[in-house]
This record gives sequence, structure tokens and C-alpha cells, in this order.
Amino acid sequence: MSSAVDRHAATLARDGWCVFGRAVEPRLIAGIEADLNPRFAATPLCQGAFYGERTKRFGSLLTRSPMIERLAMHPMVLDIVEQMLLPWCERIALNLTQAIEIHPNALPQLPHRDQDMWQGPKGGLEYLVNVMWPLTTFTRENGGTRLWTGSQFDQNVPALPEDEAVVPVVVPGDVLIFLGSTLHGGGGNASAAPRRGIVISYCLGWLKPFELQWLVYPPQVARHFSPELAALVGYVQHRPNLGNVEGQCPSILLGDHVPDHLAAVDALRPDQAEAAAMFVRSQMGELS
Ligand SMILES: O=C(O)CCC(=O)C(=O)O
Ligand SMILES: [Fe+2]
Repeated sequence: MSSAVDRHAATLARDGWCVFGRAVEPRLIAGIEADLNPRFAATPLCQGAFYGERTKRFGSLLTRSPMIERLAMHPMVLDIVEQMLLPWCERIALNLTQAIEIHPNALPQLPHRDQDMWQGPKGGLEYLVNVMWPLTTFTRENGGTRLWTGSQFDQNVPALPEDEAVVPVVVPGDVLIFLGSTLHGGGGNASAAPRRGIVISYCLGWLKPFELQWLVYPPQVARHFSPELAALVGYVQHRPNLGNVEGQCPSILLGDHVPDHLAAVDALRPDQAEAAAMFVRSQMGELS
């Protein structure tokens, strides 16, 4: 198992993307699609040149189908994502879940790097990893995701020739994983049927997520999540002390009773706790 994770992580780091075939049973994906069908039908087309006028999108997928948790928490996918992101954070966070339906006659999407939504320095670190679960088979004809292999290595290249884009053919149950630094875009759909996929993306635990996870999964929703899923959507601190409520872990909001008065309690990494404690000891030494 772990060697498959390492192999995929190595391909992802080398090419900027990888395909993990048969990550789940196609039956699971069919069940999810059935749950999402009414929402696809009721959702209006997007507006704007980036989202695409012949494309439908909706988020908050953990509340749209109970089976989405199986995708968001897929252990091997999480292992691969963590290999890419943990060098720069203590824990990863859910960045978004989004269903995307590209309709016939949609134009190709602007090639972009998803990490450019954050204005920090680029090149030395990864900000996010995208995980695309196809609901329909992705092909070049129907708007499968276009990717530029190796484009993660030079962030100064704004665009690359269209004929150098690869479109991996993936079927329901497979998963396409790509870095936030990889140049990519949805494809144009020259076929007669819509192309549907689900993107689940993960970012460094200290970033502002694309989709505001605490608002789309407020405490009354997240309290029904497993502790691990609640932590992934943000009900956990990122040490030191980032993302707290009254100086405590935000998971206090998921309990039956939230005390009105709470002590702020440090949540530090061991090295930070040690440095702070040593400083306090030295100050006490000065006093005596
Ligand atoms: O739909 C796709 O294949 C990719 C969409 C995408 O990259 C985006 O919306 O950021
Ligand atoms: Fe994108």
C-alpha cells in the first residue's frame, strides 16, 4: 500500500500531476452522482470568463451527499497530499469541494495555477493539492482537465502551447491529482454530453481556504462529522495558537455545552512550548 502512495507522490512531484486508478469502487461514484443530480439540474450556469458561461458549479459537497466523506477522507489520497504539503505546515486543511459540469460547446478554461489565489512567494513551496474525481469519463473531446507536465517547476511561465497540454483519460473511480503549482484548466467540450467531475482540494493548514469551510459547515453541521473530518474542515488549531475560539480549539463549538467564560490555553509545538517555558524560567530567575 505505502509503496503505491510513494510511487504516486513521486510522479506528482516530478510531473505536477498523477493518476491513481481505481481509488474507489465506481459504484460509490454512481451513488454520489445520483445524490448530486437534482442540484446539478437546479444550479444556474456560471458567470464570468474564469468559471465559464457553459459550466455549472456548486460547493459544500459534504452536505450534498453523505458519501463525499469517503472521497475527502480517502486514506491513500490524504497520504499523497500530505507528502506534498506537510513540509510547510503542521496539518493540511480542506480548501474546497466543488462539483463541476462542463456543458457541450463550452470553451477551454483559461490555463492557470490554482495557487495564484494566494499572493505569497511562489516556487519554493506548495500551497495546495487538487484531487479531481471524475463522475463521467474525461477525454480531450468532452472537456477533460488539461495539464502541462512539468509546468510546476517554473512559475514565471504564464502560458504554454495548447498542443503541449495532456488530457489524462480517467474514468469514475479513478482520481486525478495535481499540484496547485501546475498549469492546468478545464477543457472545452466538443462532445454532445456534459462532462462532470468533483474537485476536492487541500491546502496548507494556515491558509485562508477558497471556500469558507466554517461558514458552509457551521458548528451545527460539523458536530455530526467525525472528529477527523471536523478537523480537516477547520475545527482545530494550527499550532501556534492559530484559528482559535476564545483561545481554545474551535472544536469546543461542536460540543453540547459551550461555557460562557473560557481560559485561553496555549497550543504550541513542543519546540515553541520549550522556548516559552525557558523564557519564563529565566524571567523568574531575574526576580529571585
Ligand atoms: O474542471 C476542470 O477540469 C478544472 C477546473 C479548474 O481547474 C478550476 O476551476 O480551477
Ligand atoms: Fe484550477
